[in-house]
Parts: sequence; C-alpha cells; structure tokens
Amino acid sequence: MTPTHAAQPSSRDEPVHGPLAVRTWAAPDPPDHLAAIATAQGAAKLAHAAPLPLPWLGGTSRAEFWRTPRAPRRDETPGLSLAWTEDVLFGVLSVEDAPTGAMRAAERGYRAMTDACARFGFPHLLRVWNWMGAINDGEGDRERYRQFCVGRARVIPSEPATGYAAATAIGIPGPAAALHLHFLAARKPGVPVENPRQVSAWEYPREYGPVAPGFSRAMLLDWCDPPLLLISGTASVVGHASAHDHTLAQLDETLHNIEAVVARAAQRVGGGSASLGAQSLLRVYLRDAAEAGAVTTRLLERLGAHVPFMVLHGDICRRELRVEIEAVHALG
Ligand code: 3EB
Repeated sequence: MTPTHAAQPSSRDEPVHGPLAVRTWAAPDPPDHLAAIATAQGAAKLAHAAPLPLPWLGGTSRAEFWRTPRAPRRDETPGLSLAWTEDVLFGVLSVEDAPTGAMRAAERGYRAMTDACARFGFPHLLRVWNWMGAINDGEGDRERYRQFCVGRARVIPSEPATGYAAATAIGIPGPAAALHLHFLAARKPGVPVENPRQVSAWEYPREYGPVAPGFSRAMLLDWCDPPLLLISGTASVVGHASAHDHTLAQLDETLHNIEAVVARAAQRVGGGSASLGAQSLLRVYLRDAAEAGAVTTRLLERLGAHVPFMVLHGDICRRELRVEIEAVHALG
C-alpha cells in the first residue's frame, strides 16, 4: 500500500509493543497484520485483507493496519475469516440478507460471530462493525435498522456484565444483499466509556425503535501499550435527539461528541492525549457522496493534515443524519 501524505511518518517502523496497535501505513505485506482493512480495490492487493463494503470518497488515509507484536494464526472458511493472537481475535463475517430480513440476518450473523468468539476462547466482544444494504427502508418499527437492532438483541444479552461492544452500523448504498460484520474480541474485557453529552444508546426512548441499540460509545483497551480507545460510530446526536440539518453543522457536533469521549477516556487512564491528533485515525461515513469535497475540506480545517481519515459513502441509521465518524485513538 502506498503511503499517503498524511500517514504518520513516525509510525512506519515503530514496533508494536502492546497486544494491538493501529496504523495507516505498513511495509508491504508484513506478516503481523491482525487485519488489513481497506477498500475493495486496496484489499485486492493485500494478503489477508478485510475489505470495506463501501466506496472510498476521499481523505488522507486508504487503509488501516491493525497490528499485533507477532503474526496471528488464521482460519478462513466461506463467509468467515478469523485471525488471532494470544490476546485478540479479529473476524470478518457475511450472512445473507433480504429486504424484509434484517432481524433474521442480524440474529444469524450475531450467533455465528459469538459462536466463533466462544469457540476460540475470546469471550469479550470489544468492537463490531455492521454494514447492510437499504438500512433506512421500511416505515416506523419495520425500518431495517430497527429490525437489525431487534435481531442483535436476541443474541447479545441486555447490559452485559463487561459492557456492550463499541459499534458502527452503516448502510451500504444499494439494495439488501448481505449483512457484513467485522469484529474484534479479546481474552480480557475492555472498559466501556460513555459520552457525557449523549444518552447511552441502550437507554434511548421508545420513539427510536422497539429495542434500543446495544452498543457502548467507546471501548478502552487499557491493557494495550499505549492504551487504545475504540470509538463507536458517532453522529450529531445530543442527549438522544438528532441535532442540525446541515451536514457541516452535524460534522462539527460529531467532532464535539468525539472530543468529549476522548477527554473522558483520558481522565480514566489518568492522562494521555486528551484530544484528537496524530495518535488518532478516523473513518467518516457520508450519506451524500456529492458532499465529500466539502466534508474533507472541513475536516482538514478542524483537525489539520496530521490526523488521518478516510471518507466512505454510506447511509446513517437515522434518516436525518448525514454524517457519522468513528475513531481509534491511542492514549499515549
Ligand atoms: C447513534 O448515536 C448513531 O446500532 O450499532 C452509531 C453507532 C449508531 C452504532 C449501532 C448506531 C450504532 O445512535 C447510530
């Protein structure tokens, strides 16, 4: 993978100390990727890559390399690829989906995912990415995202003892075809972190669907060196309500939300980088591809060119939301 101008130059040859680190750049095909996450075109050129099922629209990063100190072991079967070390497991899973089948697809996908985690001895689910077509199709409680939440809740117990995983749930532009999951699990639990500006998702009121979404705002891996904060897909949600109509106003509110989670996590570890910077890595999901230029410009203004981000084309799970951002932040 060619380095982009904003790749972190200091990280190129930096050894991976802790059980897990995330980089935007890696030497060609090092053996120690737990996951090389890239767009479909990028993934085609990498060994053991996890393709993103969404078109890349812009930004300063094209791939994420989730790295471990030593090469992981791997198991690949149709529909399920796994890579694991003594500490962490990363999986890529797809199950069939259908226009009215989001609940069943979620239930099947989550069962296969939790079965794989249990089978390999990684009981703690830390981070899940969910992608499906036609996410906003269906009215009221039949909306596919809301049905997905019902199916997920059939497998993930409510308020799990060690917290809900951090998550992203994004629509693939186009019809329902498959539910794609990427997931990270570990032998040890992480520390869930909530956002003081937002109602916890599992406590959303009934108006957003029959079952509240089971995810944490972020998961802190305090057993990584440096500690790693995995921030869920974050949108312009204040309290539980969507805020602002305009995309750039939503973008600013979203960054405010992310900064609040980062600050809270920095408090938890008693220091560390309390603000987004070169130790962060962002994925931006944008509903309207035509806005990619404006969004990229605003992000460069707000964050500077040293914070790597990629903009992907995807639908947000509430119709009025136009942009969502997830992040990895090293609390070094
Ligand atoms: C929100 O704050 C935006 O259902 O797994 C973000 C991240 C959102 C994850 C999920 C949903 C999910 O409610 C939506």
